[in-house]
Amino acid sequence: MALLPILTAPDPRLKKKSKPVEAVDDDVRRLMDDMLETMYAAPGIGLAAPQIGVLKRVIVLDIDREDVKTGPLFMANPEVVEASDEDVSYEEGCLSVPDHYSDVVRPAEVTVRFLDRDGKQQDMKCEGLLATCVQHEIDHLDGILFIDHISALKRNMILRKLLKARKEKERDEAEGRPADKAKDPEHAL
Ligand code: GNR
Ligand code: NI
Repeated sequence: MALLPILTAPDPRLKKKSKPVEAVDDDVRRLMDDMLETMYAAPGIGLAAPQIGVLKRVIVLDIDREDVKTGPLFMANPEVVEASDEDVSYEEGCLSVPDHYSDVVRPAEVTVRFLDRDGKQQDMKCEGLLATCVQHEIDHLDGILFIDHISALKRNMILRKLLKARKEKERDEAEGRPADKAKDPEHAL
């Protein structure tokens, strides 16, 4: 297994549409395992392949909250086949939009159809945080970030701050100052 660097916005790869996998073979399983390890180390509750620069429709999730405990979930080619009329608002964050959070409104319950780690097709009814998170991950596969669901004013403010933070980090590294270890996956946990 391997820890992979997570891309942060603005990055053109995060805006691309990912391609379906033809089958869940050993390569896809290795990708899923690397993604799960990277997600746990971040730490996060979900991760989509484009966040590590792989434009394939693969996501992993593991939610452990009072209302939902899933254990590791591996999904290839996930799609929402049914969504509730009822919406909920949840304060979302994203490993590709570090240190920023916004309320996003989405359907409260969704049924997701996907290929599991063994390549078997499954339908899973999701509610609570799992419903929010699985929709957030499927959005990544279509090049959509949670900040695309908020006002352009707020989105542009966040993108400007992310760019500024990246430039400051690059300048610090160029001048030989140590990297911020808390933000370095090698040193997380
Ligand atoms: O770790 C994550 N937490 C989270 C919280 C609320 C809504 C969505 C998420 S997903 C995020 C990890 C991530 O960026 N996945 O793409
Ligand atoms: Ni995300």
